[in-house]
Amino acid sequence: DENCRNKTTNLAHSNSDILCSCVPPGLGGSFVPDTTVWPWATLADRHRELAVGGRWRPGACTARQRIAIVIPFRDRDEHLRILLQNLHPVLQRQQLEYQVFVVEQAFPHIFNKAALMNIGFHEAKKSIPFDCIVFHDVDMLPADDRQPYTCFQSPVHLGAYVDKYKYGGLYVPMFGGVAAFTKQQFEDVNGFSNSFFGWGGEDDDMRLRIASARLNIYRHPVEVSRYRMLQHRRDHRNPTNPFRGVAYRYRPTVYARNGVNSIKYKTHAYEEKPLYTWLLVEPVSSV
Ligand code: UDH
Repeated sequence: DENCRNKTTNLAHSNSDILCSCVPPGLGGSFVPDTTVWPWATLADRHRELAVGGRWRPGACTARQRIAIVIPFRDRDEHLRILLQNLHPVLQRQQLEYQVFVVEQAFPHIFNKAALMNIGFHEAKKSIPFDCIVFHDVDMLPADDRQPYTCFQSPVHLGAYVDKYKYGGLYVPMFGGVAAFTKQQFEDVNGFSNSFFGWGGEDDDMRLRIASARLNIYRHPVEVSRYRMLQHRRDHRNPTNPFRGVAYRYRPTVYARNGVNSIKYKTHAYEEKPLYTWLLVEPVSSV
């Protein structure tokens, strides 16, 4: 709460000179995410409050932070529908100004989630002057309004507590699922490594990058920090990365040259859809 009060946003583009409350009036508590799979047309119809590209801002006050939500994605259409129908209402009840980006990796290469998140950072900067960027797995459903999708003095691990792991266990000290960085924090750690192909490792590497930049990781209390994880089968072209443990051998000299400052990619498609901004991309360098 104190963090919220200290934080003011640039009012130059505001639609009102009243700053939104630190405790938004429409905020609920915990809820059971809706996992119905609706057709896209139905979702678009239900979310007419959104501006094209999955953009929204509160009408009666100025949001305290502008947020870019980046979802690394491939071949999980049903999960995306389920996530968005739950996520948009949470962000709106929190009175945030935001835009949702879905960064999809083109086939046939092995999935590189970390590279997609670095690409999302560059692409989001072109569309919204964000204060905070949230990287969001498509299968993580928020289950409590009270965990803010905003940034703090340290990077925030929002996705630490997951129903699948009974809101505890091994997942907590990791850095996967959902995480928030200010622009500065993300640049200070030089984003994610571009060298993790397949499942695993990139989040451990990020923990080391954060420590190396002398930043802490902040987690909200488990009472409000809750996610429901959707079940899925092993994805096509995302095998467990046999080199994922290599993270522990990395050195700060590597962080400085392999990350958001070195990612190269091609953009095959860009489209502002009703619920999100879609990018189809291909990372073209592994360093
Ligand atoms: N993702 C996709 N498509 C893919 C793979 C991953 O969209 O083909 C994205 C998606 O946002 C997903 C995220 O990357 O939520 C993370 O991938 P994941 O869901 O496979 O990772 P998670 O940690 O995996 O959820 C848990 C089970 C993986 C098998 C365990 C291997 N030992």
